[in-house]
Amino acid sequence: MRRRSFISLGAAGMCTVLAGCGSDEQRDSRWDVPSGPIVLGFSQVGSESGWRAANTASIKKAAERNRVTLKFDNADGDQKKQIAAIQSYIATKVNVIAFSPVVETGWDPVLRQARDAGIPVVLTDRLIETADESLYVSSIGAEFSSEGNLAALYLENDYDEFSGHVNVVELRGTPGSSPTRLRTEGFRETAYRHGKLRVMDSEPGNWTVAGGEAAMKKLLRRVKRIDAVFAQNDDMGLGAIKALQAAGKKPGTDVRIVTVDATRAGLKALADGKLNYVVECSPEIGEQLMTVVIDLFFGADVQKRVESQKAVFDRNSAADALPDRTY
Ligand code: GYE
Repeated sequence: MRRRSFISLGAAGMCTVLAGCGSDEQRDSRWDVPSGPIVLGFSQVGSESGWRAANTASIKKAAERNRVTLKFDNADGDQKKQIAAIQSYIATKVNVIAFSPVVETGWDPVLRQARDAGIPVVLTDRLIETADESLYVSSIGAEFSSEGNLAALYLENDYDEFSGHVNVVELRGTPGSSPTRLRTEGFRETAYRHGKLRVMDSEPGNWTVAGGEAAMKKLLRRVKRIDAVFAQNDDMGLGAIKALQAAGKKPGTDVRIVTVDATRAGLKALADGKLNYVVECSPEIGEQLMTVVIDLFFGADVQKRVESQKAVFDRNSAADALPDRTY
């Protein structure tokens, strides 16, 4: 990844661009070059999970390191609050807007307002459904459907010696969000390919530990035999562990569990044998965001899609990763 130095305002008011930035002809002429430090307005989904906390920390740390002035708003999971925050950034004429959309739909009107105001918009983490892809200049994040594919693949492989069907229940994230939809689709696409895994039932756990625990308790009452759990994030998987233990079952052994995120808490549970696999979805996309933000005004072409890193952890690799884990 290209590192960008910070942009300083020289004595004459000219923008002194330090080494590593692009030249005029590479610059995207659609956007006015800031006369001082870039001002970024960011609308965050909320603070629902360990992953989200790490994502917020990554964005704030990267803004500071890159001398980008960050205006930050936490929407507490409310789309109306996100739209209001974006409108306030438009009104205060920030240089660029970025946000992680809490749900996929309903963004076109406010993004058209940003475009009419000449302010570029970057999507981070999650995606939107729109007929007009020009409403945002770039999206940065993970491929959620492949995370679902990997979760099913690793769970399926764990049952190689098992001749029958594996009864799986699913703990889903918040309805309407792109990770919920795409992880659900990805898991089923792989599970149905061989037919060993059978998704018997699912329940929203809304990304939280408490939500995962409550959802797991409902599923334990509803589903006669549960062999495995697909929790769409670590926190809901940690909640499932509590519910299974309360029901007298040994998580990771009596019932196998695969999750997504790879937070420190998730990897700790994996290393302790209470989870079986964890698919990584890195929240640390702050530096990638700042690179896009700076390239918009001072760099070369901005990629429409910037992918974040992905890996799959098992018990041994989790133990190896924990000492140096940054989130
Ligand atoms: O998996 C979950 C967070 O949007 C990928 O949201 C993110 C998801 C993540 O609450 O922990």
